[in-house]
Amino acid sequence: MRPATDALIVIDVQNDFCPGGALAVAEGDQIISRINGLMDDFATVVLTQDWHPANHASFAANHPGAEPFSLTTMPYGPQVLWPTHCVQGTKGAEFHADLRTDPAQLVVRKGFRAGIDSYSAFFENDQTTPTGLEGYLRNRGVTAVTLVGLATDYCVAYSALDAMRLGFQATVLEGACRAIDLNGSLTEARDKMRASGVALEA
Ligand code: VGL
Ligand code: ZN
Repeated sequence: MRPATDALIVIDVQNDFCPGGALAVAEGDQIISRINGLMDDFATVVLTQDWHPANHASFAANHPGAEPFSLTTMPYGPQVLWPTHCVQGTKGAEFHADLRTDPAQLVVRKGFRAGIDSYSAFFENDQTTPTGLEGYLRNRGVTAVTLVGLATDYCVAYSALDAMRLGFQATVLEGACRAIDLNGSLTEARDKMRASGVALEA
């Protein structure tokens, strides 16, 4: 068992990010058994769930003429336009059936506002609107977070970088993550994480 000051944050292990899903991450389902095992080591386990309304601004389908995986500019900065994914209440938004959910004390849903995306478990993509996770973890006495899940280069990396920015120690277990890797995004994310002090472990 890890010390009570350590939390496990499981990012977006949902059907749409697994093989067969709308925004499938290669081998996204292959991390699940390891994540399930890790849950027994942590007194605090948090799951995040990408949870978009159908009219979400991050969906290419809501931008006439735009291709999925193209880039647009939002008031808060650049934004990749994704295939429609993790729509609230759909099968794609559900956790993968093999993921243990019973050990989790908290599920953080994010990206539920139509006009703004949220990669990070801590802040929306404007980097200022909080999800509430910071307060939850501090109230529970957590000082260090271990991050696993999908996708390494988006939601996991953004969460790890925000954790460091907020003063938590952050470790990413890369073997328990898989990446989208769009136009070099994985290398960029790893460089940023390393530079900010995130511990990248296997
Ligand atoms: C994610 C793209 C869009 C993720 C979520 O979980 O990494 N990526 N929405
Ligand atoms: Zn999303």
